[in-house]
Amino acid sequence: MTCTTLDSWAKLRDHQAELATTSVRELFERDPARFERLSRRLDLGRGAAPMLLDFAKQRATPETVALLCALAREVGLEAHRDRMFAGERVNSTEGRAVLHVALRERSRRPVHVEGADVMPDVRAALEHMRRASDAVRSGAHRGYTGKRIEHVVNIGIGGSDLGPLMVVEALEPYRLGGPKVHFVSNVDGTHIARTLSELDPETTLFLVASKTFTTQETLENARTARAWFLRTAQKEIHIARHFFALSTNAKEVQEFGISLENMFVFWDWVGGRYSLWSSIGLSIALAVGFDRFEELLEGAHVVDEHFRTAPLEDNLPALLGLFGVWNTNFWGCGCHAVLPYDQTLHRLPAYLQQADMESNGKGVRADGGVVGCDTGPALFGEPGTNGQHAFYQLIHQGTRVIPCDFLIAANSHNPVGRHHRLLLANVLAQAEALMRGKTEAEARAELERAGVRGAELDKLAKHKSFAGSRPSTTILYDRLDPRTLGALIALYEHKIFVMGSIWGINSFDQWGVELGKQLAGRILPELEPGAPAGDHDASTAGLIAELQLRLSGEDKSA
Ligand code: G6Q
Repeated sequence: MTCTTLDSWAKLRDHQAELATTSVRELFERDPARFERLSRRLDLGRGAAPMLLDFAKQRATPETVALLCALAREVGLEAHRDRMFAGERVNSTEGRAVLHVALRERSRRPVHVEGADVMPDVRAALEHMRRASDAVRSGAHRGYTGKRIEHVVNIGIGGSDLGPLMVVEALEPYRLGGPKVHFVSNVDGTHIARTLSELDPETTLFLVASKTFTTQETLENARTARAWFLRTAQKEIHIARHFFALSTNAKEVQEFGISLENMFVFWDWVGGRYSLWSSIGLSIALAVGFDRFEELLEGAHVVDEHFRTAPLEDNLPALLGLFGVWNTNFWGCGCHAVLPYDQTLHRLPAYLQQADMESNGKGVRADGGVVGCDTGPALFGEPGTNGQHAFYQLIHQGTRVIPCDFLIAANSHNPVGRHHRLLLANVLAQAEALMRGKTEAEARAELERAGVRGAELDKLAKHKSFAGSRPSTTILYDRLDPRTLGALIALYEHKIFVMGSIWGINSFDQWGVELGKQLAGRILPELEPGAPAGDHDASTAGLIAELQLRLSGEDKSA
């Protein structure tokens, strides 16, 4: 049954209508304890300072939280969550379990898929990663001429790229002498050509990261890398020291020429965009060391346990997801901005774009019915303060309301001069300004104080007033260490699950992505000079014909 027909949905509609006449500014004035009532803390363990999530700048009251939790209960969120943790095939269209949580299971609890405990295999795979990353970082594993590995190139795309890339960037302060990691994803030859141009085959290790090992872009980039390597190394036997595969597909890995001892495994119950915790995270372990990688897993495990056991009213991923539904479905917001005031997280919005939009960009329920309401919002973001000088204008005064997540590190890895305080002042100011807005009367008073009068005053007061009540959530943590980062990512992963569960969709398939892959395969041979045109619409056919004429045929190796 679609969520829109539920009693709790109707109650939320009425509640929204009541709130619509009250500004958030007024809600703050009415309730001096609003911050305490609408913020929550999450203990990250190991003596770390708790993470703080502040929902007080949402267009909501404690009653909203109660009504949203009632909706979650009415759709059976808790039972659905338990089915995921129990290894049931919640990815129903692909018939798969969804167990990225098993990859970061740190207790001795077994995790079953089809009656078999997967944890021994998970631990063995982690051990394999530990041995390899230790060997490369210590210099025990060297290149074919005996030189240390100084550069690692992860070749992968989508889920086999965005997660590890975001984490490696975020944990750069922990690299401390580890190899420099590069990421090549785009099939545009410029990406691999530019990357290789800075590298030396004798000191470079390639990770071919592909769950299926059939992804066109990744295999093309991997073939180009292998050819580039062999031009210098000459002998195929040297490939063993310079090419590792991260995959579930042993047959294709061997066919590519990578031996099984250099294959780092994972399983079909790990979705691509949820795979950074698996062997797909080897680049992370190589960059910062396996102990740091384990801390990342531990941080995520803390959130998994919290999500599994905390009552919904205090369950942070549940609340993040429920406020997401609140803004999407009851306030009609079609976008969501993620704004980390933390340069180390500069790739977080790109990572979340995939995690969120590929998971919840669906219109059909898992049971085949139509969802009947809007689903996943368009997500975008940039690190602060850059975004302020770019797109925030629309967030402040545009005609669409765009809920924001502001992420704040209390402490910087680089406490240079006044930089960090300036950063903090900016993020707090933005969130406050969005919430408060500025009435026309306030704008007038300000202009009058500045000596503006008459028609000019009338005109400018309109342009300088802001509606306010623009919702945001603030996520505050102490310093972005591996544990905190693991917790943060898991928070977002489960938030996505919560929203998908409310809408009744399968957040773990991606049939739209599969369609694009198929169509590209059909068009490729049609680009050859003189190749017969396929059956296309006039626009696609016209563009293919134009490209056939213009393609120079100068394909070079990188
Ligand atoms: C993720 C998607 C997709 C996938 C890539 C790469 O959930 O399925 O982004 O990760 O298409 O796939 P491979 O890892 O199989 O190369």
